[in-house]
Amino acid sequence: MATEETLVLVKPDGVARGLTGAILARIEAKGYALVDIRLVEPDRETLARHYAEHEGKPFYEPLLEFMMSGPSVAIRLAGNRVIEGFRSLAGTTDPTTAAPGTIRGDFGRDWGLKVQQNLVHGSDSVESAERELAIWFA
Ligand code: RTP
Ligand code: MG
Repeated sequence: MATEETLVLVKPDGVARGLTGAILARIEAKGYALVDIRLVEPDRETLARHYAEHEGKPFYEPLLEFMMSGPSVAIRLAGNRVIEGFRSLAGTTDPTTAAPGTIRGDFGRDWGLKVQQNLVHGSDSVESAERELAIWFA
């Protein structure tokens, strides 16, 4: 089986709160390999491509605004079953109810904003990973 790759983003809330190191430590402790990493400040066009599946949803505009509010860290991560493995590390989308022990469950909460600020993104399938890695690591 070929080693899988995924796109991880430490979103602007994670970078602004100084949690990049803590998040990377969990990824490294789990044993996944950092293939590439960069600080990024995506424009609207990049984010519209990345979040195309969510266009038209109530949180779409707040999500793009949030993602343009400061830098993110983009990570190309590799390992067997890394896509589901990282999403397990991240926890469920809503940080209020994400399980303790996960990144979102331990570091996230509801800040009363129009979008869920949940610290990280991880691709949700092999197809998404290929598509997203081409966007962020063009
Ligand atoms: P991600 O794509 O960032 O890894 O997160 P996910 O799969 O768990 O969540 P998804 O459904 O793909 O949503 C993408 C991002 O949009 C924001 N969101 N806010 N109701 C809301 O306020 C809401 N729903 C989604 C979150 O930042 C989520 O990660
Ligand atoms: Mg998603």
